[in-house]
Amino acid sequence: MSKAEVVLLDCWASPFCMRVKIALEEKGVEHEDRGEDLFGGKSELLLKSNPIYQKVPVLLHKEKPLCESTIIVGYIDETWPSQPLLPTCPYARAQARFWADFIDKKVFNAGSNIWRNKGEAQEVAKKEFIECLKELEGALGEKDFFGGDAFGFVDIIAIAVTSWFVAYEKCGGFKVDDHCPKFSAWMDRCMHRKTVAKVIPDPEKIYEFVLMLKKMNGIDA
Ligand code: GS8
Repeated sequence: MSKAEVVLLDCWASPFCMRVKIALEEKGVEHEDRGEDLFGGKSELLLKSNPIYQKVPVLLHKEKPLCESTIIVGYIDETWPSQPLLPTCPYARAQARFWADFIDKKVFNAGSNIWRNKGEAQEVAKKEFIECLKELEGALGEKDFFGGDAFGFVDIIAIAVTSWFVAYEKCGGFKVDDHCPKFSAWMDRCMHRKTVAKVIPDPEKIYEFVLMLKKMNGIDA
C-alpha cells in the first residue's frame, strides 16, 4: 500500500469521483490518484476499503478509508478547513446538505434514465430531468453560486454531475440551455473556475463512454 497521505480510488468518468477531485483542488491538497478498472476487476484495496458498496470514490486518508462522495467532500471540508466549502450557519449547512441529497437522489437518476431509455420512457425521463433542474434554478435564485458569492459545497456536488449533460443532451435530443438558461449560465461560471476546468473531462469523451455503456447494456442507439 502506498504511503501517500491522501489516495483516491478513482474512475475518470465518475461524476462522484470528480466531486472529490474538485474538493481536493479547492483545498490545495495533493493526492495520489489510482484509477480503478470497474469492468475488468476492482482492486483488492477497493474491495477491502468499501466492502459495503464496492464503489468508487474511496478516499484513503492516512490509510483510513472514506466512502460516498458527499460524505467525503464534507470530510475534506472539515479536515482542511481553509477555504470553507460549507456555510458556517447551521441552517444554511442543513440546506446545502438538502440540495446535495436532492442532486444525488433525483438529478443523477433522471439523467441516467435519459440514456438508458428511448421513446416514451425517454420523454418521461427528460421531463423529470428538466423539472429537477428548474428546482435547482429556484434554489440558485439570483446568486452567482449555490454557496452565494463564493463557489462552495453544493456547487461541487452539482457541477460534477453536469459532466454527463452533453451525453444526456445528445442521447435525448434536447438542450439544457433552452429550458434552464440560468442553470446553464451557472454551469459556465463554474467551468471557468480553474479547479473545475482541471477536473471535468472532455464532454465528448463522456459521450463516447455512455455509448459504450449503452452497447454493454444492450441498449439501441
Ligand atoms: C455513488 C458511487 C458510484 O455509483 C457516491 O460515492 O456518491 N453514492 C455513491 N460509483 C460507481 C461509478 S460512477 O457511476 C461505481 O463505483 N460503480 C461500480 C459498481 O457499481 O460496481
